[in-house]
Amino acid sequence: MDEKMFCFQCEQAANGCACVGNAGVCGKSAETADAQDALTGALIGFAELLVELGQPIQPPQALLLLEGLFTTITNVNFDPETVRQLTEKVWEAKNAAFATACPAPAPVGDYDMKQLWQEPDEDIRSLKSTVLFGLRGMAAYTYHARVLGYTDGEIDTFFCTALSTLAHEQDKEKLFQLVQETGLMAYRVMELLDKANTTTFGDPEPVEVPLTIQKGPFIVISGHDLYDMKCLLEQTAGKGISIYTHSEMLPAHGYPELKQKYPHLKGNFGTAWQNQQREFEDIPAPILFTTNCIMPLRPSYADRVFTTSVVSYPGIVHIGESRDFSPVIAKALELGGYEKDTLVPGMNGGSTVATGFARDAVLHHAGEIVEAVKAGKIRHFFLVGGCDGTRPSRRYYTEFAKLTPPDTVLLTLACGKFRLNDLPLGTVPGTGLPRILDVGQCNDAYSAIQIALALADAFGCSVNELPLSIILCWFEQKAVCVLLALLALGIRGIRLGPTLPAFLSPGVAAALQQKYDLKPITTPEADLAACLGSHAAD
Ligand code: FSO
Ligand code: SF4
Repeated sequence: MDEKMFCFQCEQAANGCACVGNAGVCGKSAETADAQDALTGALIGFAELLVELGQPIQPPQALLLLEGLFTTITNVNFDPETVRQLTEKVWEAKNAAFATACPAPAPVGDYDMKQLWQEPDEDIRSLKSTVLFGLRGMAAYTYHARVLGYTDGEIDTFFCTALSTLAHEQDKEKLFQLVQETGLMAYRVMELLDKANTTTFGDPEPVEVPLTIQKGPFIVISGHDLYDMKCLLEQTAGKGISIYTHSEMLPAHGYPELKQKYPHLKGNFGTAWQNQQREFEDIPAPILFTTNCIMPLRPSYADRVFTTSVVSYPGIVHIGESRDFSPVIAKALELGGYEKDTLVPGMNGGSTVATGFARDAVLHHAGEIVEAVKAGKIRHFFLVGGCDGTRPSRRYYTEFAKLTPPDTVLLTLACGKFRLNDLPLGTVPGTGLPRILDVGQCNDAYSAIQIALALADAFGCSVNELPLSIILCWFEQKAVCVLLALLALGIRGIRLGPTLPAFLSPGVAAALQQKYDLKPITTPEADLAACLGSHAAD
């Protein structure tokens, strides 16, 4: 293989295969891809050393592993220089760990990622890649919990052991087992983040969020990090600046400690990440990216973009650990916002969207929901969610939602929700229950699982026996982490689209299909009929 780069970690991988030229479809340069490979190789070498030392991983070491893995997620970091700086930090930490070890262990070099990308056995390459990409997604969620003060030593240790296993394990059975262990740990990570978010900011409550931007200075905040959100709200309070969420930040409106405490959190700007280049065109306000998905910047708004945490883009002001957002605030005041109230409509032309239907809010109505099912008012539940993306075939998810009959409920989450969250589907007839329930961000798949488990408990059946169909859209590595968690919990029959991951070899895809009945989406009509048909007797 003499390509300049090799990357096949996301749904956009060129030709459904891999990005191999001078740049990826996402805009990542070969130089950045190379730096990210070097960083990952250094992280694996570091993890191997830590495992060899056999001592509990220290918090700064764990944080470094998380930052390193998070940095390599799709649409997080486009700056090779910051990636190289992080690699140097990993080397320094590794040298420090080595120097203090007594007796001195055998030296461990960096892992060469070409060994993985050029692994001759496609199933081994596939299984190892699946674990690595799942770990990257998990790292992001663990990082968000950590900045809120929530950690778990077992999770930190798992990052070490799993990464070091990638360097040497060649047994397919053991690697398949590692995929499942990664899924179970992903579930634990999402549980930790749920605890961090809900303990810090309260249980989300249903709220109707306007898509109209009020006149005057405002800031748009994108990404998943609620700690960044809190810091920004604190620093802008009383300054005459409104705050609008973007993409995966929308569910922040549901958290009482954010929404109720900071009335200048006014609404949501725009839709899912892939529309940002169009929606941010000439925007009279700054945009703060706290995580992915940032896209290559267009000149019309590049001067008003800011990054924080592990997000980085060449030439763009980065707000470091201080989380001092003064430059963002100054930019908002300088640009001044719209001169009159301006609607940025949803993908179906809507002017408001609802969110905040996380586990606590939904389960508050559990009795009502169970009664409605028993009385035949609710026939079926669908979990239609995951990440959005550019592929036109993603229209499937809007079409699917539109086709669902009125006596069904759609749970949704993550940025894929923007395909359907402004559809006027109203409430389930004979009940006050909205037909679309936005559970939250992609990590709130944990919350959706809790809802499913509680319903299964109420009906005295397993989740797989519920009148529930799961239709997921995936894009990047957090979605891989969520999917692995669902599979590890034994959830069968998930439909996945718009395409299956390029890193799943035919052998591994077949194994997943056989064990979990994982299947690709087909057409909205056929899939809907199959979902409803499979529970026709309910
Ligand atoms: Fe979307 Fe991007 Fe949440 Fe992802 S904004 S695609 S899975 O980063 O994280 O759903
Ligand atoms: Fe290609 Fe996705 Fe990798 Fe970007 S992250 S280089 S689009 S596979």
